[in-house]
Amino acid sequence: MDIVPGLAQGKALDISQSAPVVNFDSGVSGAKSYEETAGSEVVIITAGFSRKPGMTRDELCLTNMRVINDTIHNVVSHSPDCTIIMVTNPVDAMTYLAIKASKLPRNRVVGLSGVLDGARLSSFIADELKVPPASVSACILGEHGKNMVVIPRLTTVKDKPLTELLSKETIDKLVARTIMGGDEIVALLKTGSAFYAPSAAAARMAEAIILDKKETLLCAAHLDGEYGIKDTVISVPVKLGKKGIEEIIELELTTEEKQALNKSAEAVRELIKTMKLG
Ligand code: 2OP
Repeated sequence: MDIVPGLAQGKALDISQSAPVVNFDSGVSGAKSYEETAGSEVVIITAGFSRKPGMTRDELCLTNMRVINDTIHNVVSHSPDCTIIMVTNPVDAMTYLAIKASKLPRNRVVGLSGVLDGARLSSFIADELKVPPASVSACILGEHGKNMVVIPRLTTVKDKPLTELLSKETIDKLVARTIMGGDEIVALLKTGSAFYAPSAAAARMAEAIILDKKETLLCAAHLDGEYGIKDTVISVPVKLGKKGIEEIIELELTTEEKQALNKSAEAVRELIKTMKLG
């Protein structure tokens, strides 16, 4: 659904009409009010403003906070048993806000971050090594932003660590491009941010939940002592299934990686403070 009249209905019609060509049989419909979304099992929230060229995700925080408060209220009053996938930026802070505003348990609210950042890194690695993108498994933790923590040692290509396949210099170049991956697209598009990879990533997460796949994906999750970090949201590997986040997986990190993750968590915590949630 969308607050712009006709937009969701038009998109839904257009998508439905692609079904005979690409051969899918799911029903697609666009709604103009929250009533029509009642009883949803999974709700993906993209409401809010996106960045303009040169803007950081953090600059959207206070504006999108108002939109998300209102959206969450409407979503939860019609779908009290849903699992929420947050996409709105800055996604870590907005996921934190969504947990507070919805009063849902932390396992029912998950943010889109690592699947997207990992996909960006995987596609750059695949281009560099001339391998299929799906043979790359990226490990990215922390903030969906400039403090994201890429772990090349745990990033693999057909089970081989990236550190054995590329020089440190090339890895650093690909990591830097990944961290600025969203910004690169915003600068090219000029109006709006990326659509296709974020929506593919959100769909992958929704599918893991709806089909109870228990799939391990990198997602923004509320930590309560995991990784020695409390009361903030960052990307970590989580198992997604019917109950939302069914497990938070704790990887063995080196001292340096832990320090980077703490710094990343601290940056998100500082941003959360600006919302004065009390
Ligand atoms: C991105 O393109 C939407 O934050 C998102 O990185």
